[in-house]
Amino acid sequence: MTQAVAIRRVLHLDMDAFFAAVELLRRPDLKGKPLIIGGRGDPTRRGVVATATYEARKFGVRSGMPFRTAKRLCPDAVYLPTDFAEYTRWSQVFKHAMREVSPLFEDRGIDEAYLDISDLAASSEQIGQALKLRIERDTGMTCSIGIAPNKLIAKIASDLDKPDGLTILGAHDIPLRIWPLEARKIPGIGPKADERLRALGISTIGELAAAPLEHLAAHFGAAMATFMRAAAQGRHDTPIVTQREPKSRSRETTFQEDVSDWQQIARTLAALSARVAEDLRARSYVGRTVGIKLRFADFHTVTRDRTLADPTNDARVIRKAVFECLGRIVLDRRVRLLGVRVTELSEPGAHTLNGDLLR
Ligand code: TTP
Ligand code: MG
Repeated sequence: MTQAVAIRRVLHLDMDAFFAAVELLRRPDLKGKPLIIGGRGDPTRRGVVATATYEARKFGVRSGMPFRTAKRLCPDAVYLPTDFAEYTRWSQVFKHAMREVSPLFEDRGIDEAYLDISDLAASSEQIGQALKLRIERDTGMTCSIGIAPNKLIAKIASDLDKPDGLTILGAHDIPLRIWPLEARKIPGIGPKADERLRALGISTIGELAAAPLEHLAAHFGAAMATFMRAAAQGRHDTPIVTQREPKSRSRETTFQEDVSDWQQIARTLAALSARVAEDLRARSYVGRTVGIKLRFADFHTVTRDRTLADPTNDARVIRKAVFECLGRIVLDRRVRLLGVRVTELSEPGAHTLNGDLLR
């Protein structure tokens, strides 16, 4: 089978220890120390690690780990609270630098994005090096870049030489560089799928690439089997999506001790509403649906939401909707966690235009 296929070059960029790197810009005195960012930055209270510097990772500290565990692994780490507005600000700076390389830019979250660089004249090495330099100059932070024939391999590649890496892979590099990696390195293969693959004797990407499709399909269904096997073989042609709206903004908090006091629940929800409103305003978004999440002490979790007539980023409007949602939940047990989420986001400019047209 011979088919002329234009060779694509996709660049994936992911900032190194992003929240921690931003904090170090303001606290250069902490450079070189194990630093943990998360929650309110108080290790004596309940909280979860958002990220840790590579110095702290040496002790085994990881994102998503409870402070309790992090403290046991690395008792001397310095803790700082998260400051989402500041991370968002720096996120916009590095993304601006990326957009200047090419408008074929796909935003994938606070610290990562893709570029399609297929049509640029410069070599991948030149583009990668220049972008790293530019971002370091504009932000003072390092990032890791992967360049490969598709998004999936580019994302895996950006992680291969972290921090401050630049990994360029062609299709011919896939057997040597990608196949020895664990199957769960493929975005889309989570811990559960990984476990099921292992039960079938498949632990590396190479083993997955070589597995008979029917065998995989019998265990995972045809769609997942086809995706996984093609991805492992380096076949994946999802294009760069240039207009990606964030789907939602949310904030949640886990109480130090489970609470039953309605006043405290209401105060917490009001504070979370204010923070979500602030996030929305920082990104110039408005949202139409407001929801709450409430987890009881026994981990039973309930959600309620309400759709507004007009999209908003006004803290008072969000808070009112949040309280309406709260009124629809029977508070018969102690509460462990509360969350506020605003979804169906749009840019207010676009909304005003629609409004004008309708009038
Ligand atoms: P990542 O890119 O996964 O992590 P990182 O940038 O801190 O470290 P590196 O890329 O060098 O491995 O996530 C980006 C940011 O998202 C991270 O700085 C903090 C936040 N985050 C969380 O809040 N919770 C999480 O569980 C994860 C994985 C990330
Ligand atoms: Mg990162």
